[in-house]
Amino acid sequence: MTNHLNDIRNARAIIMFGSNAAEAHPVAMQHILAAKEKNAAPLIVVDPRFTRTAAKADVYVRLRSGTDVALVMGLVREIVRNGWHDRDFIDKRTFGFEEVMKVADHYTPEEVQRITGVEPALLKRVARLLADNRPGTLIWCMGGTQHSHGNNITRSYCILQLVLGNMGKAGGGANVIRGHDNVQGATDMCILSNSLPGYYGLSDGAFKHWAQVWKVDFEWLKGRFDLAYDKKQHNKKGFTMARWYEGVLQPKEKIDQRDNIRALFYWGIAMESQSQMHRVKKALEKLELLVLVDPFVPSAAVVPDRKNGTYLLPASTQFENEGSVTATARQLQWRYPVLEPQYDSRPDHWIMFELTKRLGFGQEFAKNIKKWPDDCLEEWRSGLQTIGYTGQTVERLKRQRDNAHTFDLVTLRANGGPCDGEYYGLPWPCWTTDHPGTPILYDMSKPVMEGGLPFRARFGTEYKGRPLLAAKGVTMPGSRADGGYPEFKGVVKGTNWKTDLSDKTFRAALSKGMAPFGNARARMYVWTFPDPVPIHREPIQTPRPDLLADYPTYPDKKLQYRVDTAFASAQKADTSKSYPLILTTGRIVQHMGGGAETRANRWLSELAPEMYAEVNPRTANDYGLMDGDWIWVESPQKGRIKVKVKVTLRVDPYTIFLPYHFGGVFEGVSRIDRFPEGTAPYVVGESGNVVTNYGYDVVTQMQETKTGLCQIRKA
Ligand SMILES: Nc1nc2c(c(=O)[nH]1)N[C@H]1C(S)=C(S)[C@@H](COP(=O)(O)OP(=O)(O)OC[C@H]3O[C@@H](n4cnc5c(=O)[nH]c(N)nc54)[C@H](O)[C@@H]3O)O[C@H]1N2
Ligand SMILES: Nc1nc2c(c(=O)[nH]1)N[C@H]1C(S)=C(S)[C@@H](COP(=O)(O)OP(=O)(O)OC[C@H]3O[C@@H](n4cnc5c(=O)[nH]c(N)nc54)[C@H](O)[C@@H]3O)O[C@H]1N2
Ligand SMILES: [Mo]
Repeated sequence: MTNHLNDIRNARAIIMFGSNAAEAHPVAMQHILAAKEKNAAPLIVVDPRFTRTAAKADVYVRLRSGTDVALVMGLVREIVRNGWHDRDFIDKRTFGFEEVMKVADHYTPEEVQRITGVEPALLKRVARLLADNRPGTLIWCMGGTQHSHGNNITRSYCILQLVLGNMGKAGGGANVIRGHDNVQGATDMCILSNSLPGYYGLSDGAFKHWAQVWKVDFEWLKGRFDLAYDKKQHNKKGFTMARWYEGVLQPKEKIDQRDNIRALFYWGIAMESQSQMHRVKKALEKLELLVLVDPFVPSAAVVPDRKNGTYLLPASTQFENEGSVTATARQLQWRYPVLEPQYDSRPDHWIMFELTKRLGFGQEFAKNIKKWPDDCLEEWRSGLQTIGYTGQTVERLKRQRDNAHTFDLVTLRANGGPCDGEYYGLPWPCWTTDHPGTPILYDMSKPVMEGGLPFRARFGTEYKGRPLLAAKGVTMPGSRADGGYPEFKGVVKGTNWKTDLSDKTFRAALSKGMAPFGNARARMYVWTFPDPVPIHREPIQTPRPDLLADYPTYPDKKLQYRVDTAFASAQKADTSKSYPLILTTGRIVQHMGGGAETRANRWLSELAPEMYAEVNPRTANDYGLMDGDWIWVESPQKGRIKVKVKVTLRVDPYTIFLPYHFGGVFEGVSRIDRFPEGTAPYVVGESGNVVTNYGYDVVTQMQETKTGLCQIRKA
């Protein structure tokens, strides 16, 4: 999020893409409803389903799943044609407007309608509302990301906000509201296969930086990788969460490592969360060793047919743990334990440390840790310069937690008291131990020492002779620079602002009222991405083969994250005739993720006890189905589930919606009797992800779980 949840209260308009906050983020929804009521901010909800969030909208836009880019580019075109764009902001603080308009001009209202199904009059109405009510916030969530061109979709949202001049302002911003309580923290630590912590990448320079922080030898660190297979193995991306199982199922010549994956830790992961789960099940069966670290017994323990080699390690829950967690708005919060770890359970860090010690390298990595968990945060913040995760000391976080009542609800700022002037959660960047945090990114109305910030100068000073730094006059109060400037060089010899482990470079910049990472233009034209300006591309499994000539997917990719990824070749196998319905998936308020926690809760199970498929009345009538009937849903990849029909107008006649929170039943057969005694959840059900389709984002490999195809028939 560039802004924060509470700041939504400042919005004059709210547009939500693929976010059902009423169910998935009920607290965020409170702020949204407050803005709607207090500011008379129009609420626009763009979603293929008429959700509980859509029910609160002033304007509901139903579009075909997977077509957001066309709609958004159509909005950009409409806004610019009417002269409603923020010319000054675009001229001085952005890069690539001409290229954007070359693309946007293609998305006429008629073309938008052809792709998305949205009527021209509705498109125009939304454009007008956004133009007339500024600043407006743009919120998105999984409906915008779980697509094979999800990277295009989310970038188009940001372009819309830049064109409207809504960035860097209270009440504006490009705001993705994220998932689990610490998902932002997990991303910042880069629990990913393509980067080291703090988004440093996988270069030798990145490894050297962290070797210095961890006080370990660089060569030793490199030596943890299979350098005999490839001496650059440490610089290569690993498998992703979405496709790890290909490392088990593909022949070994087809993957970019010495051998197949033979052992797996599912550490707080639900098999129900992975698309094509019938293939995941096969891989889980083929593994020699499977270790499940979880407070509950997950389905992975009972659904795959395994005889030996499965271990359950009982992890304690968040209530039994202490440490810092980072929320969606880059805010850190100290979490005190509510109780001691119960029964035989142990905190995740304890399990991890004991394991690494036994594997022979734990002690080496834990040199700096004398006191858990305090020293862990202290170590992290000594190396996380890139995002300014550096000023958040344990002491400051605990003080904030203990004085949470002294902070303002809307600005997040403490008004007097021991945290006077700080923002709650010391949102990063929080450059130094006396910096208050940055609640709104790129807000140039404030001095840098009060949370002000320009856009980051990450890609040099110019591109093909055109300036990348902000124009003259783009400055913040108290800054010594009148206009753009590049990243700061390190004050300590041989360093730059990202690798200087002292705070000297930061202080040098802050003392001049400037940002360590420079003052640049936001790139709307991103030459490093497959599509420099977002364009529409049909989903891999498209219901509209007639659009493929104009909007094909990407060419196939070789060895992306160690395994080939099919795009064009997968799309060519047109499955839309036999699988005529669009399949989309998502959440309901009563359950969480794969449902291990919530289906083990009696009351939530009572509220939502059954797996089901949402079917439009017209479709139900065409297929001869009544509410409560059993159907088989089948995917082009031959996954199939037996579920009950819920007849509802939430979906259109072409779409089937499935929640993905159920598990423990596979192809119509319950496996509840396989749970160890006393550990079975209250309710089980078929997993929606057995029928989600093949398809992955071209950059991130996010699974295409929001747009696929399926067929249904009466069971
Ligand atoms: N109760 C509950 N709350 C949760 C979770 C949970 O499991 N249960 N999970 C948490 C996590 S991890 C996350 S990431 C968030 C997710 O929160 P959300 O993303 O809000 O939840 P979803 O239901 O997955 O998807 C949101 C909407 O996207 C729509 N959609 C599908 N395809 C498209 C499309 O192409 N375009 C557009 N514009 N919309 C589309 C769907 O119809 C759906 O209504 O929720 C978090 N909160
Ligand atoms: N079809 C479809 N699939 C999806 C999505 C979708 O919208 N549609 N959404 C995707 C998204 S956004 C996400 S984030 C994933 C979520 O997928 P997962 O993260 O895999 O699912 P969860 O059920 O949220 O959590 C997994 C496990 O963590 C355990 N757990 C809880 N607390 C702790 C703890 O403190 N320690 C340990 N070790 N374990 C713990 C829970 O008991 C649970 O078994 O699903 C993805 N899959
Ligand atoms: Mo998520």
